[in-house]
Amino acid sequence: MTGKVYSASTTAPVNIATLKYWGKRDTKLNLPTNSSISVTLSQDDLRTFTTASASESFESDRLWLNGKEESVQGNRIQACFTELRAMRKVLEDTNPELPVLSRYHLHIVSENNFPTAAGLASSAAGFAALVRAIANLFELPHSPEELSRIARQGSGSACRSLFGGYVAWEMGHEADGSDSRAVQIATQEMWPDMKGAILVISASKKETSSTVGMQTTVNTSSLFKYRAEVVVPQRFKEMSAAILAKDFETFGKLTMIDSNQFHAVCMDSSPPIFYMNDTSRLVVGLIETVNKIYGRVVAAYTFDAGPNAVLYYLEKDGPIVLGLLKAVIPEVDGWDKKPSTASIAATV
Ligand code: 2P0
Repeated sequence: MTGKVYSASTTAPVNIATLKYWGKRDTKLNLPTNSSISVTLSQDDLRTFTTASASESFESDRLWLNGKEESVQGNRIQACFTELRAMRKVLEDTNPELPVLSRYHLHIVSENNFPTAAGLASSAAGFAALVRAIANLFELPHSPEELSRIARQGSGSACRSLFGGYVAWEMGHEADGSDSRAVQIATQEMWPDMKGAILVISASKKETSSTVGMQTTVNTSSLFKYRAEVVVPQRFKEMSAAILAKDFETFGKLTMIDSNQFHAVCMDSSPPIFYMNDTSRLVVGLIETVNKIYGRVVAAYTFDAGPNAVLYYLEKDGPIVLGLLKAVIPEVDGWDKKPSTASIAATV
């Protein structure tokens, strides 16, 4: 059978949480146990590029990630397809002249320009790009907030990659997830002198996936309950206010203590989960020392579900931060120079 192929492409950036999402109250809908905040990185550095196509001639839904075909049978990707097709169907029902893309199979081709599943938020950029590409293909008029509810079902953190700048994922309280979505706190332009750097300490795949790791924590850590119920609600307000006030000192301190608490609840899980390694801890020590010497927060570190460090700093302090890292880090054992050189400076 032949048929016209309809296509749309898009890119989606990586986001790195400064207030971490860790734990689900509903594993099917990806509803979190706490709200979170992230910074979206520049697409010049880390991003997913995705093309979605639909045609009457396609015989099944298919997905290629970095040139390799992957299954589309997972519940998460199926949830995204189902929701987006239902939205398209509403458009087709009211505009009979539209091609019936909601009934065609989809082919998705996705490429990351960075290592996948190495704790660099590949699933966040991946599902955000998938949802956006299909939404573009289907010419959906929905807002990024509405699309974020769909991306969330693909991967929780993906909902935050629908926006640039500073983004909150509000956990919501409804059982159906209708109020668990991302909103923008501030644009990138609002805080132009904020910079980020990613230190690729290892590009290997992580040993414990985030999905498995966070439910181990939910089921076994006593510290986790205190974090989710007492610490994060207050910290969410403080960090949002610090971003809006461009208060780097407060933003940086909150970012570092939240990263440390996230890794503490991982270690408080049974069996314990370790994402940071000796090089990660060396970076922590280095930044803590620099901040102490200068008597202020020169740079803030944060680590996700992997050993790689993300640093935030103000542009004026770039020479201190990057100079120090370049001087010290390349000599450390375990530094993986292969994937994308020692450090990628990512403009936030
Ligand atoms: C975050 N992480 O807020 C936290 C911090 C990792 C550490 O979101 O199961 O890939 O797909 O919802 O989003 C990684 O978890 O997990 C993550 P799923 P996801 O960015």
